[in-house]
Amino acid sequence: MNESSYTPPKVWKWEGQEGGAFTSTNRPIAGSTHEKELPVGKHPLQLYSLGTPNGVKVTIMLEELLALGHTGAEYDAWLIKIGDGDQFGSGFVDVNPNSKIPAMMDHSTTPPTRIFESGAMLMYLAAKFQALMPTDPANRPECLSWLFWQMGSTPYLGGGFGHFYHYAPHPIEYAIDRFTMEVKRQLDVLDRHLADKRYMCGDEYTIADIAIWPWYGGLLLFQQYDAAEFLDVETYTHVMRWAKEIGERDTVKRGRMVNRLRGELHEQLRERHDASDFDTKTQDKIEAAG
Ligand SMILES: N[C@@H](CCC(=O)N[C@@H](CS)C(=O)NCC(=O)O)C(=O)O
Repeated sequence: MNESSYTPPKVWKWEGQEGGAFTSTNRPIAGSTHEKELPVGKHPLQLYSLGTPNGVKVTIMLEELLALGHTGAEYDAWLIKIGDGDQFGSGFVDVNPNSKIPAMMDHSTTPPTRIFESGAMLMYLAAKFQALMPTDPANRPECLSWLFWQMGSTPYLGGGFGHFYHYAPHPIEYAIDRFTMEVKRQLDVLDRHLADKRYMCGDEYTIADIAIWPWYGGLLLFQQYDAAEFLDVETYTHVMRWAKEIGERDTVKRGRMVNRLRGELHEQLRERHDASDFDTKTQDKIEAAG
């Protein structure tokens, strides 16, 4: 289809339109497509996720909480393969009616609590463990402002720029220009903000960093969308400094491994049920054991 010759019909109908890399999973309707119970492991927190930036926010948070000594943050992380449509199973939809990873159940409450939307999970966990969120009423709004900045801004990065630059079946100059403009503006917002701050909310590492890093750190450090050169990411020197510092944290390195299906096998811990799994159950070891 030549986009310049396309006239939208009066009423759009779903006729199996090309959705690029997501053709097999994209649907214009909500709800489940099949019956499937979710597994429940031994820990209070049950995470149903995948190692994408939205999933990694939560696994980093949980690893940070455990490193701070909050044993109640022990968790089982179950793999949800969104390419296979696992997010449309009935059990998953019961936890997240929006059918997107990550989704979480807290079985330490009666009745168990469901939480969906990664930002809500970070806030829930920060409140539950009284950690990684400023308690000072002067700093708390700043932390929440940046957390919500991430939740509101990143769809332009992922669904806009990433989709049209990396995933779309053919390049559309108008769409790439529009979203590149916005992503570069967002990087400049971060760069100016971080020019005189170690972390997003000053000297304290908080859920604002945990929310923003997997997306914007990933863009700068890990060739997300193969776009580092195109976006000239090296010019955002303050974001780069912040991204590198956070990327060095052991908790962040562990969080990035959980529910991961791509990259080096020794960095993929497809399911996590115990802290020792990082040493014994990475994909290289599982495959070597046959
Ligand atoms: N705002 C949501 C976004 C979640 C989201 O977009 N998840 C994607 C993966 S990163 C997903 O599950 N996509 C599957 C689908 O759209 O069917 C959050 O932060 O939790």
